[in-house]
Amino acid sequence: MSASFSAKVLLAFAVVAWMQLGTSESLAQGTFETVKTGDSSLTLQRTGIIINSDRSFLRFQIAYSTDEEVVPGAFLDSATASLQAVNDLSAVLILATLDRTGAIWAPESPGAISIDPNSIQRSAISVPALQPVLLHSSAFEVTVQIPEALQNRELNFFFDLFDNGDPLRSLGALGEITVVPEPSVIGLGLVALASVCLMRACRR
Ligand SMILES: [Ca+2]
Repeated sequence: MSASFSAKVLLAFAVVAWMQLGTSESLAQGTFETVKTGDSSLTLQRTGIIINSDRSFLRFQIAYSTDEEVVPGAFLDSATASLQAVNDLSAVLILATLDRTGAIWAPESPGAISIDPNSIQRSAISVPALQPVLLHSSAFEVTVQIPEALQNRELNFFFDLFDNGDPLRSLGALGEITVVPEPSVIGLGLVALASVCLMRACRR
């Protein structure tokens, strides 16, 4: 196999890999753990997360379902995703709050670490099969860069459901949480590497 042909194969592979990385977000689905209003514990927790650098991102899937409607002045059920350093209550990052009105990304919270909501990559995904089936549902896959204050520390991920105590039920669901390299960095890196190989092969 010639060097030129190898480089072309590598370039094709890189482009396909890059395209798949870009589209995988809307397809990914896994097992979801749920919590619903009325449960004795309203918190879902994942432990042992460690992010080592700016090049590593946290990816997770969350879903929210409710029978509630938006009523002016009413305090709605909600679910909040957050990340907290182990044994350090001051190192907390509020990632998102979901309720019947939609999602708020990186809401301002006194004492919490602040990040730009636009830095949170999120895409709507198909709602997983959840029980009980409630009237209104939404689900997201989220990829977020972890601020320096939370890097190189053991982190806990929490998905907390707030129950307003009325009879209208709500449910929060947490899917897979993974640490991933930044998709665009990997894809661009592969394409750049393949392009360089191809150029060198062509010069021979
Ligand atoms: Ca309720």
